[in-house]
Amino acid sequence: MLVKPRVLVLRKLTAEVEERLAKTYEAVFSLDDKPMVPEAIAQALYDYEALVPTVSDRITAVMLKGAGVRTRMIANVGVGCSNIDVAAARDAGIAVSNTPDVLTDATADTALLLILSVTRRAFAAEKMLREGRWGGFSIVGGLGASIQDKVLGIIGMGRIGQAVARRAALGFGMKIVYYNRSPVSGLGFEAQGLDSIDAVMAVADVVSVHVPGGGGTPLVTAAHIARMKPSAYLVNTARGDSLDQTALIAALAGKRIAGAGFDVFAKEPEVPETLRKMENVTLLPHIGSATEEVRTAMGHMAVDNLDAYFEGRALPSRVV
Ligand code: 8YV
Repeated sequence: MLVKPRVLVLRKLTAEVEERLAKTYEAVFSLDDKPMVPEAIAQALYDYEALVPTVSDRITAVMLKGAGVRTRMIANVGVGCSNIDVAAARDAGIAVSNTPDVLTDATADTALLLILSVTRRAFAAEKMLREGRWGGFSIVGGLGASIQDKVLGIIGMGRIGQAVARRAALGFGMKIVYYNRSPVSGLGFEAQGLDSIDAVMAVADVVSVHVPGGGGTPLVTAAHIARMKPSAYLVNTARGDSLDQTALIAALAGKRIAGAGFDVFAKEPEVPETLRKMENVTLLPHIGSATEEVRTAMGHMAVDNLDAYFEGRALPSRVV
């Protein structure tokens, strides 16, 4: 490339990835790792050939439709693109790429972390200990629920849903049921596909959500949540708006389900106070893919896409 394209990196990336970006591009990096205000993102679309956003950076249709937008390529650091109006990007002729596969295992690990944490009541137990309230070992104290032989219901059997199911089936002896829009084959472990989300909700001891958000209406609705057994748990590592968060909190408050694990929230970083006060929930600050290795791999994948775009090659992971 004779002239280095101007690239704005909206949040801090790992050092290795920032160094690579700085070599090829006239790259401007986030100094404070804080989300940019919408006005600044809108302005950046006029000033930079490419943007490298994350889930925290909303790029809307109004921003993308502006006359004189200079950005031709958006390399999202994340597999989910609910932060970007991809239809508007398509209309505006702007390429969008994402970072699939490299984060599948880490995110599936986080789902298992939540499943184990909520079923074994880890937060309540640790809280008691840290507050100096542990009176000593008890046979009947701190009892959770075993997951061995229990039914795990996967909503959305894509890459991450399958990785969670594989771990649960082969590593933890769970029985798997799932709902997926299209048929799934070649799983390599036993799993029963059911024909509706309702059917999965009604039989699952643990529900794990792996459907996208960003569509306006959550795919897992209040009516679906109402089908869950009172002894059941739900964990969400997809998007906060993949499910009806208000309905889920109401179900927890009304003791209509046993507990829940959240890695994502409807309006991050807002976490409703009612939820923060509950002991039968585990709350993580969107760390599904947060390992040094994976965040570096995600960054490299975003740069691979940028390189391909500016060298006129096919993008390794094109969304639009
Ligand atoms: C990312 C995620 O770390 O990739 C995704 O869709 O949810 C996370 O694992 C986050 O989106 C960063 O943008």
